[in-house]
This record gives sequence, C-alpha cells and structure tokens, in this order.
Amino acid sequence: MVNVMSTPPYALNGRRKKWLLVQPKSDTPLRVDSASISIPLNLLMVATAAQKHFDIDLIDERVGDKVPTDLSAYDVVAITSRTLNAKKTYAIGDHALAQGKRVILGGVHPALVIDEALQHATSIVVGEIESIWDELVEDVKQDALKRVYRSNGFKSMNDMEHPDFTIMTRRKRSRPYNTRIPILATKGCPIGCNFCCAPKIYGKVYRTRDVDHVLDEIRYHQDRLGRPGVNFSFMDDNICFRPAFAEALFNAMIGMGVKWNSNISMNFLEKPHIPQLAKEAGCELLSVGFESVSPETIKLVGKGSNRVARYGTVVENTHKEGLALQGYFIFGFDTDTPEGFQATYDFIMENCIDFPVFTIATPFPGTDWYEEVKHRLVHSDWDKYDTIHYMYKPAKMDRDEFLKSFIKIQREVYSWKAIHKRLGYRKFDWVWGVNIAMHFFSRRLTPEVLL
Ligand code: B12
Ligand code: SF4
Repeated sequence: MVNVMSTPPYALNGRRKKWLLVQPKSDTPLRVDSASISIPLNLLMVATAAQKHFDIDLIDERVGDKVPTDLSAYDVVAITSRTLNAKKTYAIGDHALAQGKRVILGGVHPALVIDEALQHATSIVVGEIESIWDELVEDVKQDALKRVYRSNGFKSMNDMEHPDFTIMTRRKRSRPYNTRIPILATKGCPIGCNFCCAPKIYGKVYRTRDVDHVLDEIRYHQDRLGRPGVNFSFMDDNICFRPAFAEALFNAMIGMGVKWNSNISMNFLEKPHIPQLAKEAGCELLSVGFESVSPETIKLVGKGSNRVARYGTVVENTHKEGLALQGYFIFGFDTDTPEGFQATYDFIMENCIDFPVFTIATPFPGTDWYEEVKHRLVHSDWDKYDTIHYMYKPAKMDRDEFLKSFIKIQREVYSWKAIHKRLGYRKFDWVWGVNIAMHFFSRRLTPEVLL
C-alpha cells in the first residue's frame, strides 16, 4: 500500500492540470480482454467531461498503448476498472502515487470494493461521473480531493453529454477497435439476478434517454463518419425493460440506415412484435442471458424474466425476423448437474443458437452472492474473475468432471459440423466470422488453462 496522503500538493503555475486517463488491460491469460476490443465508452465519458477543464491524454492498454514510466507530465491519473483488470489498475495506481500523482479510480470494481481500492488511490468515484463531476473538478483544481465521491441518486440520462469521439480518433494506436460504436439508450435492469453487478450499481432503477437524444447521437456519428450506414452496439443492460420506450425508439430508428445490436431480456422476445420492430430498426443481433436450461438454476439465481418453457418461442420469434441470437449460458451453480451440459447442447443445436457464449459462474465482489460463497472460492486473484476460470466446486459435480464438460460442450457446439448446422440458414457474414474464431478458441481450451 502506498501512503496517499504524504505526497506534496501541486503548484498550478497558471497552467491547466493534465489528466492521464487509462483503460488497463487485464493479465487474464484467456484473451477475454483483448480479442475483439470495443471503444471504452465509460472512460470516454470521463474524458469528455474532463477535457473542458483539464488537458487530457487517454490511453488504452488493450490496443497496445503503454502507461509511461515517467508520469511527470501529469497531475492526475484516472483509471477505470472492472474486476478482471483490478490488479492492473492497482499496479498503475501505486506507480502513479509513488510519483506524487493524484489517482482517481472509477468503474464497477472500485465502486463495489471501496476499502480495497482506496489503498491504491487518492480518491474513488462510486457511480457515474456525471453525478459528482462539479464537486470533483473543484477539488482537483484546489488539490483538495476527498477519499470517496458518491453520487446521490441518479441523474437524468437526458443530462448526459454526447461522448466526444474525436478523443478516440485523434489518438495514435497500434491495434484497431472493433467497428461497432458504443451508445446508450437506457441504464439499469431491475430484474436483480444474484450474480449480476448491474443492480448493485444502478439499484432497481431503470432510466431511459429521450428518443430524440439517442437519435441526435446516432446522427452525430453518421455526420462524423460521413455515411448513414453506421454499426452501433448498445451498452444497455436491457434495452427493453420498458417496452413502450423500446417501441418508440425502434420506430424512430426505422429508415435511419444503421445496424445495431443490444442486450435484451428474453421475456420481451416472447412478443413477436418486439423482434419485428427491432429488425425494421436495423437490429442484427440480440444478446440474451438464457443462463441455464434448468428451471432450478433460474430460480436459484433469481432471474424472474426467464421461463425455460418459453425459450423455444423466444428463439423462434427472433429467428423469424432474421435476427441472430447471442445466447449466454452459465455453468457451475449449485443446482447444476452433469446432465445439464447435454441438455444445454441439445437446446442450442435444436434451436440453432447463432452465437452461444459459455461462462463459469463467477461471484463478483460486492454482490450478495459473493458473500454467500466467498469461503468456497479457490481464487482471490482478480485476473481470474473473467467468467471463464474455475471459481468453486459446484455442489453436484467434482472439479475435473465439471471442467471436462465445460470444454466438451464448447468444442462440440463450435465443431465445423455444428457451426454449419446452426448457421446453415444464413448467408456468410460476421456471425460466421465470430463462430470461426470461437472454433479456434474452443480448441485451445484445456482444464489447466481454466484453473
Ligand atoms: C456493455 C457491457 C459489455 C460490452 C462492452 C464493454 C465495453 N467496451 O465497455 C461487452 C459485451 C464487450 C462486455 C464484455 C465483458 N463484460 Co460486460 N458489461 C457491459 C455492461 C452491460 C455495460 C457497461 C457500460 O459500458 N455501461 C455504460 C457506461 C457509460 O457506464 P459505466 O460503465 O457504469 O461507467 C460510468 C461509471 O462507472 C463511471 N466511471 C467508469 N469508469 C470510470 C473511471 C473514472 C476515473 C471515473 C471518475 C468514473 C468512471 O462513470 C461512467 C460514466 O457514467 C455492464 C453492466 C453495467 N451496467 O455496468 C457489464 C459488465 C461491466 N460486464 C461484466 C463482465 C463480467 C464482462 C466480461 C468479463 C465477461 C462477459 N461474460 O461478458 C467481458 C469483459 C470485457 C472487458 N474487457 O472488460 C460485468 C463486470 C463485473 C465486474 N465486477 O467486473 C458487468 C458489470 C456485468 C455483470 N455481470 O455484472 N461487457
Ligand atoms: S437480467 Fe441481465 S442485466 Fe438484468 S440483473 Fe439479470 S443478468 Fe443483470
């Protein structure tokens, strides 16, 4: 731990203070953090606010940027962190504190484990930058930072500024981001699954932006890129918790010429008009947390939106519109059994799920579920909290059997034959590309790599 209070105060010398904004790269060995890299919207929003008062540099270790050894050009180092890159965040924080810099940490991990994060920072921001920004700016200017900034309630999403993408485009970088532009229409998801951090961050609150604000931001990107056909990725937890809003948004997007994908809670796909409208609005892929084909597991995790008996209808309604489905499946809950792997395989193959994603149940610190199972966890190494490392022994399976089955299902679902069977209905496109990448990824999995 670095003594954060013993560093000398800054002299302003009439110049604007300078911030280094950092998106750290995890040391997880599984490329979760470095395969297809998306523009970090959260850090970009911090940068958009910061540049009004301070000079800024933004670096992203995932695309090959390096944190300078000598930080003398900077006054403040501001880092965004999830659990999987918390160790790296702390190392950068310690490095900056040792050079007398002010270190501000934000993002989901520091917000949920404040005491731990404070050991590597001057200040922690709990919640959205927008909510505490005015106070933070003043305190940075006066060099009078508080230890914790906590937002009091949630600001209207209509007060959110458009993120300034020139911050990203004027950077030199060694590797490209994926081509999907991150955008937000809503925040929060009141469903409240026990393994998810979203309800811990945003509570049971669901906020939406006025449709016009979202359209303005879409047009901003179309103008900036000089073409209507822009690909967007909604960063929303659940774009359709309030169907009337989603319907208004999708209706307004019809004819704009954009393509997009988003997370959506499956119960809304039970109604055929939602995927139909989404398709008309330019949707290409919807990400759905099926999580499990076992009703016991769905009950255990508290995912009230999922009715296993309706999974088939959800897939049918989505595929009827030609939309691809990214289906998330989690293994390793105490109700899971060895037979569950076969049942999941059968479901995926029978319903031709386009892009299945398999993860291992991971109790993230700060969730109630973490408190329940923390005595059983085999890792306290945050690098391994990437949802594909073995975390604890599920009650009904032993470790080796579990890992073998977890690898087997991925190899089977991503065998060439299975890819052809699942995707045979669609022309060769980027969904095929992702499946081909997953084929090679699944071949590299071994029990050792997941431990
Ligand atoms: C969209 C999304 C993704 C996208 C895009 C990620 C990206 N490029 O940013 C994709 C699909 C790629 C993805 C992947 C993964 N994700 Co994800 N993802 C999300 C989701 C739904 C929204 C994140 C987001 O962008 N929100 C919009 C931004 C603008 O809001 P924000 O992040 O809250 O940021 C605000 C504040 O936190 C604050 N802030 C943030 N950083 C900083 C820094 C400073 C200095 C300051 C002052 C303030 C500040 O201000 C910001 C602006 O208001 C969240 C759930 C959630 N609600 O957080 C999960 C979530 C972040 N993902 C999660 C996980 C586990 C993953 C994966 C590991 C695995 C997986 N199975 O999906 C990978 C890892 C990828 C990676 N390298 O980090 C977990 C993380 C849990 C944890 N404790 O770390 C979350 C919380 C969901 C959950 N299960 O609970 N994800
Ligand atoms: S439905 Fe998804 S976003 Fe909502 S609480 Fe559950 S896992 Fe989190």
